[in-house]
Amino acid sequence: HDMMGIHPYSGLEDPYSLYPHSLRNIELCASIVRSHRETSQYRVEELQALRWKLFSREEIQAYQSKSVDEMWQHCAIRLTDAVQFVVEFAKHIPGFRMLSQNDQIALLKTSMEVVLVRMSRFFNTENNTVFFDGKFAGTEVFKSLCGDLIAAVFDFAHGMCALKLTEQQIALFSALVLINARPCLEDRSKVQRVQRSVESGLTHILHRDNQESLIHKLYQKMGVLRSLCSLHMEKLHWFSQRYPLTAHSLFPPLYKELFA
Ligand code: CLR
Repeated sequence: HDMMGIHPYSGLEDPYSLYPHSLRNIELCASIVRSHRETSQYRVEELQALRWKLFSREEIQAYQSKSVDEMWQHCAIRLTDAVQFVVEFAKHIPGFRMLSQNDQIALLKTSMEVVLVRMSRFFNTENNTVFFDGKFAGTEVFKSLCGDLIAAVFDFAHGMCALKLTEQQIALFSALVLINARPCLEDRSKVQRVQRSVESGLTHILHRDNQESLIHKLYQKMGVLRSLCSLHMEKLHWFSQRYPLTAHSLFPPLYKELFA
């Protein structure tokens, strides 16, 4: 929305120059936090209350006896559901919808990284399980898939949980992960402007929470996220060559569009 109309200094030559920077920043944080809340599927308290729901031995065995392509397809569907919520989240990041269609899609290719950030909310560090298909699942549930990727993803979730981020911090960090400018963009400087505003939003939140030292740790996590996502792409490439039919006709179109 247009803030100029309601702004106390309107009528001056350059209203924005007097519009308090911190106020714009606060508004940006508020919309990102709201968007995160509305697209995060479960509230933290709800997930907390579901912690006792674990898969039984029989249920785990049923997952383990699935073939690689069956299990992969199943996970691809779950991941795509999660990605759809990230797309909704992205649309409400101030400035995102002003970018070209191609740049929006280019940025959404990192939605897997946001899914992994969000995974930490669905993760129980006490028993290393993640909320999947309605119950909490350990790595053994994903045994038929490539073990190194799963182990790395669980490790990452564990490390994210250790930072004990608030919902607001997760919201701003997710937005930054998504907007973090990539090389192949049409309008790089426009994306960078959005990126800088999200960055100052995150800085503002961390400053307010007296946790400025987190910023370094979060940038480190962004590096890990990148390597995890290229590992995912690599595995997907391997999978599509080995099981072309499943990958071609049974994977959700959005999954193929963003990651294949
Ligand atoms: C992440 C947070 C989302 C809800 C959600 C849905 C699907 C979950 C995902 C979370 C975490 C990671 C997950 C995924 C389904 C499969 C995937 C458990 C909780 C595991 C790691 C397997 C990935 C294997 C593919 C690369 C084939 O809001």
